[in-house]
Amino acid sequence: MRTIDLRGHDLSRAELLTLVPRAAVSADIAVERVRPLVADVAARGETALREQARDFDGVQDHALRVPADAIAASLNDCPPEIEAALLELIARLRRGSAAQVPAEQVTRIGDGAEIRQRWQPVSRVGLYAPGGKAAYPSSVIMNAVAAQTAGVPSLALASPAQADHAGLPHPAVLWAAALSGVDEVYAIGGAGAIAAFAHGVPSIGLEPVDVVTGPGNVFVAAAKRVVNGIVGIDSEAGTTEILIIADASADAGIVAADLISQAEHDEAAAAVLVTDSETLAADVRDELEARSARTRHHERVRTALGGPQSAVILVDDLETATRVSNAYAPEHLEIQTRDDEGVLARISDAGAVFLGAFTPVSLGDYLAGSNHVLPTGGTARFASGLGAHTYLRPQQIVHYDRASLEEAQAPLLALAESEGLPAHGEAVSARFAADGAAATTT
Ligand code: HSO
Ligand code: ZN
Repeated sequence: MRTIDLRGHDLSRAELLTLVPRAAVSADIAVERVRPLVADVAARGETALREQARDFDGVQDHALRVPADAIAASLNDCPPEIEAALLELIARLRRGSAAQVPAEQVTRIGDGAEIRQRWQPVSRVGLYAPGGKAAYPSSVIMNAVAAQTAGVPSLALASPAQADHAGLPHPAVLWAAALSGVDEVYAIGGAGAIAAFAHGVPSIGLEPVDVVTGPGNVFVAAAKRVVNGIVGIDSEAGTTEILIIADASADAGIVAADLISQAEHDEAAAAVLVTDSETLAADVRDELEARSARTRHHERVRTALGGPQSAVILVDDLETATRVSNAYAPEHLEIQTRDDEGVLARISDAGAVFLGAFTPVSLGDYLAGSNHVLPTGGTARFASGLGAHTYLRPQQIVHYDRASLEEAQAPLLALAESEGLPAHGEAVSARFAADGAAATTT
C-alpha cells in the first residue's frame, strides 16, 4: 500500500480533493449499448425479454414470473443457520429503518392557517438483484426492507434467470425474497429488467413501477440512467470504499482486518488509513501483509490494497485527518481514536460512520440494523445511503380558513400585481366580494 505523507503541508480542500484517486466507474459508454435493449422491451415486451434472456443469460422457455410456490420452496435448500441469520438481519434492519420514516408535522402559520407535511411512500417499487457471484441476499434485504418500512404497498423483484437453476433466479435471491415477504418475483436480468420495471410487461402481469432501486453491473446502471425520469432511480453503486481514521490508541490488527474486509469485495475497492501515528501506520502495514496472505481472496485483496485507490495517509493531527476524510467523502468511515466523538464532530461527509473498536464495517454490512447501500465515489458529499426515505416524498397539505386568507389578501394581491398575474389575486378577492361576484384588482 502506498504512503501519502501530508505532514508539514497545509493543504486546501481543493488540493485534498485531488489526493486520493478513485477507481473510475462509468456507465457512459454502456448507455448507448443498452438504449436499444430498453426501447425493444418497451415496444415488444415479453418477446424482447425472452430474446435477451436467450442471448445474455443462455436461458430459454423459462417462466418470467417466478411461481409463488418456487419462492417458498427455495427455503428447503437454505441452510438453517443462514435462514436464522437472514431473519436476524431483517428484524434488526426493520428497527433501524423505522427511524428513517419522519413523523407528520403540522406548522401553524397563524390561527386557522396551517401546513401539514406528511411523508408519502411511492406506490410501487421495482427492486433489481444481480445474479451469479454478486447475488448477495443481504443487499436484496437492504432494499426490500427499506421499501416495506416506508410503507410502499407494492414491491416487485427481478433477478436474472440462471441456466443452472432451471431458469429461476439465484437461490440466495429467492431466500431473501421469501424471508422478507416479497412475493412478486421475476426471472429477468440486466437492462431488460430495468426496462420491464419502467414500462411494464402486460402479458406477464408486470405493472410499471414508480421507482427502481438495487445494484447491478454497468449495463444495469446504464439502463437506470436511460429510464430515469420515466421512473425514479437510486444512485449508482460504485466500488466499495473504506476510510479509517485512527490514532496511536488503535489496534493495528483490527484496523488491518477492517481494511481487508472491504478490499475483499473487488480489485478496485479502496482501503484508506488516515493516521497521525507513524508507529500505527507501520504496524498496520505489517498486519496487512500477514493477514492478506492468509485470507481466502488474497489475490483480490492484494490487488485492491496495492492499487492507486488505496493508501496510508500520514497527517500531523486528527483535525487534518477529518479534513482529508471530508474531502474524500468515503462510503464507509471508521473512527478508532482516543476521542471518537470529538473526531465525529468534525465529520461532515461520509456515507455511514462506524465508531470505536467494536463497530467494524462488516457489522454494518450485515447486522448493525443500518443500511449497507451507501454513496460511493465521493457522492457522499451530496447523497445519503439508501433507506426508507428513498421511497418517501414529503408532501405539503395546506389549509387556511376565511380569516387567515383575508389576512394574507393584501400582500398576495401586491405580489400577483408585481408579477403581472392579476387572475391570481382575483382568485383570492373573489372570495370576499360582497355579492359573491368576482372582484377585480383594478
Ligand atoms: N460492503 C458492501 C455491502 C456488502 N457487504 C454486501 C457484504 N455483502 C457495500 O457497502
Ligand atoms: Zn461488504
